[in-house]
Amino acid sequence: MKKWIVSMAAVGLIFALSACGAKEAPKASEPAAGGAANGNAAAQQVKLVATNFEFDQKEYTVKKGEDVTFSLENKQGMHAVQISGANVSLDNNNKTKTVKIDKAGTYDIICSLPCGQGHATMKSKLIVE
Ligand SMILES: [Cu+2]
Repeated sequence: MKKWIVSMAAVGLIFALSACGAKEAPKASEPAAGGAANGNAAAQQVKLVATNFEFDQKEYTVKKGEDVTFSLENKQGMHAVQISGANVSLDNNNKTKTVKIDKAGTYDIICSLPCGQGHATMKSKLIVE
């Protein structure tokens, strides 16, 4: 009877140790995976959701000198995007673009497709810092 308790305790101990080990494994691999992702997949994402007649945010902020992937989603109406000075122009056939902006500052995001009565004021800002 005593032997049985000892072996149960041993099994419990092994289980506890292996559970502990399993818990630590993903944690240890996390920084490595994150480091690898920094090269490319971790590009900043800026999603511009366009409706009549505005983008979903008045300002979008990104970091200079790092890849930024811009994407356009036409949720309502048909719009296109141009960010002057940042070499970005998006439309329905060309919905994403990744660029690196080296100069901090404020850039104008405009709709570059005549889309209706609110077209002229369909503007947002890109802040690069
Ligand atoms: Cu427009």
